[in-house]
Amino acid sequence: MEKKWWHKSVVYQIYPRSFMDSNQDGIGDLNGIIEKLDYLKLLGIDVIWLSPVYKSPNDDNGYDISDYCDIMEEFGTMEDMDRLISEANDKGIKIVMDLVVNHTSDEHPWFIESRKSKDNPYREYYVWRDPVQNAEPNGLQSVFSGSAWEFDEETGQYFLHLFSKRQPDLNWENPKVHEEVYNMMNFWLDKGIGGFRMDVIDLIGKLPDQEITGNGPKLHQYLQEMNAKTFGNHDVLTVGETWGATPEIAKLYSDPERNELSMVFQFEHISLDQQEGKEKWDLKPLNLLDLKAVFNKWQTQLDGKAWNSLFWNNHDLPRIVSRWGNDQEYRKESAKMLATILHLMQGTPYIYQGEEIGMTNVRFDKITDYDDIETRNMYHDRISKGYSHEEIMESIYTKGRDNARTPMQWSESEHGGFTSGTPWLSLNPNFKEINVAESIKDQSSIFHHYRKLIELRKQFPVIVYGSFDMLAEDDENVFAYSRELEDEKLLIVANFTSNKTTFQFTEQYEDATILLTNYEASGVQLDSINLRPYEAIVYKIK
Ligand code: TEU
Ligand code: CA
Repeated sequence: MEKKWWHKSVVYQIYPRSFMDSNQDGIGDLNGIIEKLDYLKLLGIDVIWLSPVYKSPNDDNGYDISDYCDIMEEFGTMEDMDRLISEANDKGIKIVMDLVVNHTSDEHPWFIESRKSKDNPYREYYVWRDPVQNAEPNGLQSVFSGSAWEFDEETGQYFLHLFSKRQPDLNWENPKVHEEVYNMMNFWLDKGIGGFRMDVIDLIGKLPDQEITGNGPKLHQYLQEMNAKTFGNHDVLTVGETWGATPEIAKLYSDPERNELSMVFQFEHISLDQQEGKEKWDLKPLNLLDLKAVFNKWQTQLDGKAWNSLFWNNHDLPRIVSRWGNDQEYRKESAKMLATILHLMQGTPYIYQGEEIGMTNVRFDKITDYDDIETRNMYHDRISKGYSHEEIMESIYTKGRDNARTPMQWSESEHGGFTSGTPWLSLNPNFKEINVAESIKDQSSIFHHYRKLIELRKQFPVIVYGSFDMLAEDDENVFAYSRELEDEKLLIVANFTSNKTTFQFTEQYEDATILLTNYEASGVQLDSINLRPYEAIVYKIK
């Protein structure tokens, strides 16, 4: 496979509202990000994926856009944005923009026009249907609870919204929509951005009348056209958010010969702790064997054919250390273990803000303490269906999106140094112990472990391009694999549990050195090793 700069890059996702507030209004902003570029440089990342900063009424925190070519007032101005791009570029950091084109805000001028009358020139920019027997056209459901159809009195038709009713779906069957989107993408590409993260891109080929949403028949045709008309002649990174991707589907998107995207986010590993066929709120414990099988499949099936993205976290997901690590006694050990096994696989790693210091999930008492529309809608939906308050809160503590959205914990000072105003969402009260200032000082912190993982990736091509072999597939406690490229070989062995365990080497090695561990190193043993809780060891085989 032809080598690309993004093969060896590490991406850092910023959720601007919660990152850094520069003007004390309690809301993170672009100048706040500029202030922290040196911090990101110290961590060693190459790319920032910026969650939406466009003009938006914030029904879904910026994923509801009312002007793609303007900046949300709370975040700053277009001059601030241009400065962020150029100051980041000067430091060797590229800015990847979030591209949200499955839907717009209901305050987008296209929608304001569209809903005016059936013969408005913008009518066909959105998906409008007549009622069927005085009710919704069909049973399509919104991801944020309830029907995906909203009745509009004005013209007596329903419009489609796969997310909130303030996020009407664009009609990709209309070629004009394509042209508008491509012009907008070129506007941003001309500013020198490093690429796009494409929000729910697998939905744009939908066939609403057949209740087909993901992976519609024209999806790949649209992406090839988008590639040709926009980013195809720029050397950028593109990553699609594709909840329904299998390795076969991922190859359609990211096989370089097909000229679609650099890579996709797949969510198979992320869905392993929910009950089959149910919603993410319907909890089930993770089985390590399932997790290993999923990674093994993705690592081996995409090798040489397509490119993986590697992530535990984003702004929609709970904090990984709380989810599959241990955010109490073994917070540091388990956060480092999780980072180690993820970052040394093949693919481009993504770090979500705060992950690098081991930020944890949060537990607020009342539903009104939560901001997230998905969480609030689900709460009211489930209350009306007879679930108990306690049961629903447990799901929110485990899976709610605000776990990832509490403000970044910079220091032990008031509001974690995020703002001296009133933060838009309360901080996790543990900011006094868990914060950036402390993490930088402490050489054994999770932060420095992430920094070293990034350094290793720059140092050893085997981490970028090596083949992947899962070891001890049936071991219920240990996550172990090897990577090999020409004469370089790495072995990664990790205890995924809070108990001690042992690992038997299956191959005989003459000699090895330890490149990284999350405990005080205890001599190299190459037959059988005792692993402490969440211990992770990276060997370089000689
Ligand atoms: O997420 C897509 C999506 O399907 C999520 O809403 C997901 O189902 C849920 O959050 C699981 O935790 C993208 C964005 O990442 C998300 O923030 C937006 O709310 C959504 O699209 C709509 O734009
Ligand atoms: Ca601010």
